[in-house]
Amino acid sequence: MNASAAEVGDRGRVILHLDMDAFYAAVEVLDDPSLCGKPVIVGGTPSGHGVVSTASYEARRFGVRSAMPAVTAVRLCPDGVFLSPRPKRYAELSRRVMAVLAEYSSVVEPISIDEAFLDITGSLRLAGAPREIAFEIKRRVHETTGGLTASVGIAPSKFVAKVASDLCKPDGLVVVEPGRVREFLAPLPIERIWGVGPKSAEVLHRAGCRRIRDLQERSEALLVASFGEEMGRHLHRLANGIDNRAVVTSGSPRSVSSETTLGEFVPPDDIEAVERLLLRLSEDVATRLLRGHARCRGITLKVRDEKFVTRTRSTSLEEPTCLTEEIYGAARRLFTERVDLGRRRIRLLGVAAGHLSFDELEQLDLFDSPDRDRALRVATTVDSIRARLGRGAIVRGRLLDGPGRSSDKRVPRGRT
Ligand code: TTP
Ligand code: MG
Repeated sequence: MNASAAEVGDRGRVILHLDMDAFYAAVEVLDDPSLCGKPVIVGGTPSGHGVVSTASYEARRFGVRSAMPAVTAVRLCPDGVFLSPRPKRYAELSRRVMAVLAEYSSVVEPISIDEAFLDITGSLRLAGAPREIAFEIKRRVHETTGGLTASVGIAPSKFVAKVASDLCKPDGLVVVEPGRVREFLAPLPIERIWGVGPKSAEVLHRAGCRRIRDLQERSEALLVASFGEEMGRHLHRLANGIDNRAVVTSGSPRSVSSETTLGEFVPPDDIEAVERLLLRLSEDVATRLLRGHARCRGITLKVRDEKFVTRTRSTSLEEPTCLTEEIYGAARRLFTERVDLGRRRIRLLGVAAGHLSFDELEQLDLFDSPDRDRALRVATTVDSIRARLGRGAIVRGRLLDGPGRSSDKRVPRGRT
């Protein structure tokens, strides 16, 4: 995919990322103004015990950083004011900040105590242009906390919004227009890309990639050839600002499941009946994932026998999915390979999808193979027909016998 298509692919989403500046240290200064302008270090002791939680920007000038052993911080900044953390107070102010954010969008995803994403696409007409909203949020955060500053980034995607908020800390405000995403990213060091830690950075540097521009200039195929399938695709996407992850609210489910209690117990060797049930349950789960714009990486099978003993078995998928066939395949494998019922008949079967991610599925090119791509298009079409005409409008051949109806034909276990 080329870059302009990537930017069009964002389809006008406006994502805001907010991150409080030197949060714990700023709270300490807020509550004790005599600390203003001093190198404040929260966490760790002046005698060098413990680890630094964070440091004020004054202390950072000496090289003090989060997660640094206090002994190092003392060496770098002997005049630092070391303070013990006060988690309750930080939590209280965090709640106030999050409450302000909730006034500007119903789609808020807190990432940590001092950081959140907002999807403000729907708020624009009501609350003003992106820059005005950002400005207003910063002002309100400052006001409700009694004086704390935050940095805000606005962009068409989560990745770029986060990079933007980080760029002009503290008290920053950076808006990246949809048409300028690549240009914005180009001069930044590759370390800005999520997942590029010191090790990957070293590999990239050796390949001559220091700036994001160096990645933009290489094709996806070349990046895949140089850094492997997963990393290559990841670098290509993010370097070009392609990141379709949605802002996920706390109301978004952690898992989606479907289960059925059987009026008539099913013998464990009636594989065909089990398969039919699993297929129906998987289809149910897949439909809900599809409608929720979610994909899952984990599948859990639940089997309760006639003596009320319940077994759950889980597995991970290689690729996140919302496709019936893939969910069914995993559930079926779990049943045949990991469940031993002895002679006990089945009274309940359930399929659950976990480890959900919430991508925008219309962005079909995120799917890795043409087959999956096609399968997703089919699933989407089937789902929309069902939504209009009812569930019975399209029924899989295998389900026509009636869900879960036992058949005379016994198939040996383990058949694929
Ligand atoms: P951050 O937002 O990462 O850092 P910060 O707010 O202190 O500074 P910045 O201006 O760069 O955003 O983390 C928020 C708080 O979480 C931080 O104030 C303290 C705490 N924290 C830890 O306790 N340990 C850590 O390793 C990190 C990174 C943060
Ligand atoms: Mg912060």
